[in-house]
Amino acid sequence: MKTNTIRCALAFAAVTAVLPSLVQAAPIVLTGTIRDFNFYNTTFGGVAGHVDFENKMGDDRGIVQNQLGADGKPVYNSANSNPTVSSAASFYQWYHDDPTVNKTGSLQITLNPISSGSTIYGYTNNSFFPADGKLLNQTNGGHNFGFTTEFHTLFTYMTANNDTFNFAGDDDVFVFINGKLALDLGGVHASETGNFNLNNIKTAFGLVDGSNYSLDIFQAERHTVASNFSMQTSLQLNSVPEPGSLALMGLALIGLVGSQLRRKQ
Ligand SMILES: [Ca+2]
Ligand SMILES: [Ca+2]
Ligand SMILES: [Ca+2]
Repeated sequence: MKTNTIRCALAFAAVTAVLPSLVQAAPIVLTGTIRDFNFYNTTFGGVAGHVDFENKMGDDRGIVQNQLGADGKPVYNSANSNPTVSSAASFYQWYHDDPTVNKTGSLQITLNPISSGSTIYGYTNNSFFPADGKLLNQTNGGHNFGFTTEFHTLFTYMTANNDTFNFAGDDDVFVFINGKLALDLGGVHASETGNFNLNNIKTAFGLVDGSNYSLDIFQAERHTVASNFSMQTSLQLNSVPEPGSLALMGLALIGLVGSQLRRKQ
């Protein structure tokens, strides 16, 4: 009887020791949309290449307007000179389904604490090729370059958290907070870095302490050689769990208790 009590206590101690780390390390999973394009002046899989992919190069800020469109997508800014974009119509196709130039699928990225116990979550992929082996799959050097991605999530603005958002990557990245452009890394370029602090933009972006807001990320991979996607944020973004992840965590705990009991017998 006494031995059984000790066994149970040991098992309980093992579970309670591992539980906080599992809870703290719960990843933030963002499910998004990917649109695959072919290179300009090519036709592959019966789909024509797009004029804005594998064509013009260079930094190109101001491609999008400061306010998201009514459909929740970036709107081309015709008032600016944008040498890497052919037209408003060509830009529209970046983030809208159009089987004449793109093929659409879904993808997930998983953000984890950047170090043990950190409240900053990050996702870094210096070989960001989520369309490899999928969709149109026109490859160059073994990778499917030429695609766009978009992610939509929510967060609660808390002034006391002094939250930050950092991005590094290529090519274009447009981040919107509360429907307004907060970060513009537009253009076809090597990996570039941008960031913002929520408290610094709260007045201009109409953020009220304790209220919920949208965070929308639009990215484009438009040139071969490299594809980098790296973001870090202290914002507790609304996560969409991977199917079955909670059930797997439960099974892992049951397995741990079982192994502890067996080990003591
Ligand atoms: Ca421009
Ligand atoms: Ca492609
Ligand atoms: Ca690139």
